[in-house]
Amino acid sequence: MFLFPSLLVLLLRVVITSCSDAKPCEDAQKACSLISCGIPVTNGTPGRDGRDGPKGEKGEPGQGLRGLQGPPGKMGPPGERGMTGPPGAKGSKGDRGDNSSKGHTSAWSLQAFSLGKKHGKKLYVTNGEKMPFSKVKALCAELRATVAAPRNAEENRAIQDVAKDIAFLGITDEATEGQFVYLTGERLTYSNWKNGEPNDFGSGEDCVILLTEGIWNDVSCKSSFLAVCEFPA
Ligand code: MAN
Ligand code: CA
Ligand code: CA
Repeated sequence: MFLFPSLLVLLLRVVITSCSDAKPCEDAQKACSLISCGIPVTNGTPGRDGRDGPKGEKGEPGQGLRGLQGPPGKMGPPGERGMTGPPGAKGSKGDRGDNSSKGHTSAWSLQAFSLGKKHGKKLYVTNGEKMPFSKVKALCAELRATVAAPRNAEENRAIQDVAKDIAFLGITDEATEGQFVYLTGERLTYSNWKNGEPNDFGSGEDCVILLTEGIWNDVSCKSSFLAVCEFPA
């Protein structure tokens, strides 16, 4: 009954209005038995607040100044390792190889030419030094050459022409006495021994020298003679 006090007040106002406007007071008194006409009615106390209305529409963005951007967040944890990718495409063809020994070879060829190297013929060189056979071998090896060893009369002559004195030849019988071989180990294919040589004189002679006349003698390898080295044809 008193759930809507304001509604009751409103209803009473309607009754009062109709009483005071449309009819004389006496009549109104008959009709409005509950309330005496002309007597002022004070309003009741305000009713309680009504229930919340429906939610309003979203408002426009505010006009205030935007705040400063905050610092970046912390880095997240590392992700899991991915699967192995597919093989890459085949690379392009590489540059042409360089026989860089060519530059070296041209200087080498010029040197050989200036020393009188003939096409298809071995080159013999000497520094004019006399030394034991072991030193001759070491010196020629340093020059990536071998010790001069004539395979025929022509080569024997060529060595003779280069050497102005007695020279060692790259021939020994150190491995097997009486069996002379080239430093490669091959048996001799040519020889030019002096009469009575080789004789393995004294305590033994296992090295060979080219005498200035172009003939050979076996001598001690510890003796010193000219070093003549040989470069291939
Ligand atoms: C010296 C050395 C020997 C050689 C004889 C020849 O003793 O040169 O190698 O065999 O002379 O008589
Ligand atoms: Ca000998
Ligand atoms: Ca001898």
